[in-house]
Amino acid sequence: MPIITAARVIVTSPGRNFVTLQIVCDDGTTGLGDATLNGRELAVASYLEEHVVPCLIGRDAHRIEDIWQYLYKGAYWRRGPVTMTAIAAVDMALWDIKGKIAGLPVYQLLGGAARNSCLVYCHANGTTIADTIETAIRHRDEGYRAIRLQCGVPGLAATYGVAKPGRRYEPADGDLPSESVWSTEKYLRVVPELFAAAREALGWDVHLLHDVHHRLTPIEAGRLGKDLEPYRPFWIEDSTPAENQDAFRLIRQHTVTPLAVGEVFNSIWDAKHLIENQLIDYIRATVVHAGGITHLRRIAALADLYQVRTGCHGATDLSPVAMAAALHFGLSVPNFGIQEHMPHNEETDAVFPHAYRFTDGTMHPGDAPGLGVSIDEDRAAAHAYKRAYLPVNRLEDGTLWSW
Ligand code: CS2
Ligand code: MG
Repeated sequence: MPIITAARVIVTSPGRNFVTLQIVCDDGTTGLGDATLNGRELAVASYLEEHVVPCLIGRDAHRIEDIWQYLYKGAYWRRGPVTMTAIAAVDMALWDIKGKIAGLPVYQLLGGAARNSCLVYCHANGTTIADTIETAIRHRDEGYRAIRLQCGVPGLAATYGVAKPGRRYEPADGDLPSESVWSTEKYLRVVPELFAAAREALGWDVHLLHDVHHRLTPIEAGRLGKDLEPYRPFWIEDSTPAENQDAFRLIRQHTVTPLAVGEVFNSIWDAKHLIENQLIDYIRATVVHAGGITHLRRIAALADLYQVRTGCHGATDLSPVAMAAALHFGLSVPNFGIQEHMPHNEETDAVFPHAYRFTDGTMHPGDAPGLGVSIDEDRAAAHAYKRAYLPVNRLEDGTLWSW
C-alpha cells in the first residue's frame, strides 16, 4: 500500500493566485489537489500546512474515504469554505494517486464514462449588449454550444462578469477590496434586452445562460425569470442568496426558467432542502470547494433522486487541477448537466500541463492515469503570490450588497 511520506502546499500566481496541494507516497507516486479559495487563498494554505499535513504522514493513500471522514469529523469544527476546500485538495490528490497506481484515468475508477464527453459553457461579456453579442458569436463560431451572457448596465460604472476593456475577466484585484455600485432596477431593465438581442443574433441552436450573482430578492428573481421565459435561458444562476434555501420556492412560483445555484456551497447540507424540494434544476457545487470528488459524488447522487443535474462552477479561480477533477467527475456521473469552462491564460496552462481537451463544444479529461494534470514547479516558483480580494458591492445609497 502507498504510504504518504510528505505533503506540500504550492502557492503560485500566473495571472491570479492558486493554491495546490501535492501529496508524495513512499513508492514515489505523487498526487495533486486544487486548494484555491479566491480572495482567501492563504487561509486554506495555512489550514493545510498547519493542521492537515501533519495528520496525513504515515497514512495509506488508498484509504480515501477514511481520510475524508478523519479530516471532516476529526476537525470537530465541520464544514465551511476553508475546511472543505482543504479536504477537497487532499481528496483530489488521493484520487490522482489511486489512478496513477492503477494505471487508469480517475473517471474509470468512478464507474467509467457515462457519456462521450462533457458539454461545457463559456463566457461572453461586454460593456454593451452589442459587444456581448459580438463575443458570443465568436464563441459560437469556435464551437461552443452553450454561452453565458453578461453585459454592462447603463448608468453603472462596472458590473459583475464584465471585463475591463481589453483585459481578461479576473474579479480578484487590489491590495484591498475594490468597491462597485449596483442598481437592481437598472439591471432588470437591461437583461431581457440582452437576451432578446442574443436570440435575434444567435438563433435557438445555442444554449444561453446568465449569472445573477446573488443580487436579487426572491420576488425580483421571479420577475427576471418570467421576463426571460420567451428567450428560453438554459438557466439563471445564483438568482438570490441561498442561505435561506426555501427562498427559491418563491421564485419557482413565478417562473419556469431553470434555476442553478451552489458555487459557494461547501457541503451537501447547503443543498439538501433545495434538491429534495426540487427548488432548483442544476447544482453548481464544485470539486474544489465542496469537499472533493468524494463529497461531490454524494451531492450528485442525492440530486439524481430529484432530477436535479450537475452544472459545476468552473471559473478561472479554479485551477487546471480542479478542472481536470471536474471533468473526470462530470464524465462519470449519470445526472451530468453542464460544466462551466473559463479557459485559463497561457501562463497558467504552462504551470499546470494537463490532458483535458476542448472539442466541438465539449471537454474530455483525457486518459492519462490519475487526473492527468501536473505542476511545473520551476514555472510555479516564478509567479509570486500577491494578495488580492474579490470586490465589495454597494447599492447606490451605500447599502452593502451581495457582490
Ligand atoms: C462566477 C464566478 O463563474 C461564475 O459563475 O460566479 O466567476 C465567481 O464570481 C468567482 O468564481 C468568484 O471567485
Ligand atoms: Mg456564478
